[in-house]
Amino acid sequence: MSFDTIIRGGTVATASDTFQCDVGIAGGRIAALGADLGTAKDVVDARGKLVLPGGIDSHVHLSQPSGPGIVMADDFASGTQAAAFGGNTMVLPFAMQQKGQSLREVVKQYHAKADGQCYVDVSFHLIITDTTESVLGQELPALVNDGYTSFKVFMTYEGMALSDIEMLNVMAVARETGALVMVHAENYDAIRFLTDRLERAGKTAPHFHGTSRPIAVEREATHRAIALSEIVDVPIMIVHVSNREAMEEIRRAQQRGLKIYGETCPQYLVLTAGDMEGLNMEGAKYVCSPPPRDHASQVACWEGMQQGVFSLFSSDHCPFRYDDPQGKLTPKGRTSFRWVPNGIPGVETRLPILFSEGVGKGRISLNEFVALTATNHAKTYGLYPKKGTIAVGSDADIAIWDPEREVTISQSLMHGGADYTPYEGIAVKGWPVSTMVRGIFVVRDGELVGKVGAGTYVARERSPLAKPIAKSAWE
Ligand code: DUC
Ligand code: ZN
Ligand code: ZN
Repeated sequence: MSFDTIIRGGTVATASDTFQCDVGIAGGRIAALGADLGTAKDVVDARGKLVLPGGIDSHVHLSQPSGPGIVMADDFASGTQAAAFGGNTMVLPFAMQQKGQSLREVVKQYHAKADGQCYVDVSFHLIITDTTESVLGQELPALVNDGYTSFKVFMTYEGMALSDIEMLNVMAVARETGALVMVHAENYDAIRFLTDRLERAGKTAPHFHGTSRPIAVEREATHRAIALSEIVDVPIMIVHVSNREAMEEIRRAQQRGLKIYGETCPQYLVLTAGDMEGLNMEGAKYVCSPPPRDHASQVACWEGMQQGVFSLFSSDHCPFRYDDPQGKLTPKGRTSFRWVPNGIPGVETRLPILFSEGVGKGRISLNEFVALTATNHAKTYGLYPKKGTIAVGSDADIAIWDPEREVTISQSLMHGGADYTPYEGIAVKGWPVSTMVRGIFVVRDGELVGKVGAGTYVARERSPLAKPIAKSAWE
C-alpha cells in the first residue's frame, strides 16, 4: 500500500486506548495503523511525541455581531488559524439569527464569511432568537435536513432571550427533526433586576458583572431548562456550566434517566471572580457569561468532567480586543459593566490548559482528555467517526504533541485577533507542535504551513444523542 504521509514512532491515543504505532495516511484519510508501514512521500518523525485526534472545539464564536459599536476580534481566518496553533482541526461556530432575519439568510451570510477563509474545518450551530411560524415550521426542519443539526437558545440577553413557551416550541422542533438543542442557562429577569440595582448604587466596575450573575441565576435556569426538556422529552446540552449547583442539577437529571448533557470550559477551571477585579477596566478582560466563580466551583467543574456529568470541554472562544473602544473598553459614555461585551478568547489555549492541568496533574487520563476535547464533540454533533478519532477510514485530522514542552502562556505566542489572553502567565507542560487537517499540515513544528481556505465546511449528520423517541403523551 502506498501512503502520502506516514507519522512514525509516536504514541497514539484515542478516547479508549493508548498504543505505539505508525499512522499511514492516503487521500486525506487514515489508511493504516501498524508497524513497518513502509515508506511515503512524507515521513514524519513522531518519536517522543503524542499523536492525538485533532481537537474539535464545538463552542466558538467568530465574526458574530455583538451589539452596537462592538466588533468581535476574530473572523474565520484569524480564529481558525489560532485554532490550528492550539491543536484543533475543527471548530463549530454559531450562525446567529437576529430578530426578523430568516434563518436561510443567516446561514448564507455565515457561509459567505467562512468560505475560503478557514485553516481548519468548520460547521455551524444555529442560534435561534426569533421563533416565528416560518422559522419553526419550515426553515428549521429544512436546515436540519441540510446538516445544521444543532441549535442554541438563550435564556438571557436582550433581543435573544426566549420565553419558556418559545423554548418549548424550539425543543418540540428538535424532537420532531432529531436535532440537538444547546442551552445558555441564566435567568434574564434576575440579571436585569440585579444590574439595575447595582447601577443605581453606583456599582459599575467590571467585577460587578459577576455580582449581577450569581450562581443562583445559573442554577435556576439550568433547573428550568431541564424541566422544559423533560416536558417535551427531548435531549439538551447545557453549555458553559460554571459551578457545582448547576453541575448537580445536571447530575441529578442524568441519574433520573433524563438525556441531559453538559459542557464546561477553561475559564471555569483556572479563572475566578477575583480576576475581574483588576485596576480600572483591566477586569473587563475576564468578563464572560456565566462569569468565573471561585475555587470550590473549579473543583466542581473538574468533578463534573471526572464523573462524566460533562461530556464536552469547549473553549467558548468569544474574543474582543481589550484596548479598543470596539471591544472591552466599550464605546464612549458606556461606563458600566452592563456594556462590556461578554466573552473571552480561548480557542488556542483550551487544549494545553486541560492537558497540563488535567492529564499532567493526574486529574484525568490521556484517553479522557481525547474524549473531552475531540471524540465526544464528534459524537455529540453528528461528525463521528469521520472526525474525532484515529481509526482507519477516518479523516486524517491529527495533532502531534510534545508532552514535555513547558510553556508560559503569553499573548506574544497567540495567533488570533485579540490583543490579550486571559490566561497570561499560566505555566503549562505539554504543547501541540503540529496540526494536520485531512492529511495536510496546517501547522508544522510550530510554523504555519497551511493555506487559508484549506479548511472547509462540513455538513453534519443528526446527533445520535437526539435520536427520535417514541410518541409523547402530548403528541
Ligand atoms: N454565551 C456564550 O456562549 N458565549 C459568550 C457569551 C455568552 O453569553
Ligand atoms: Zn452562552
Ligand atoms: Zn459561547
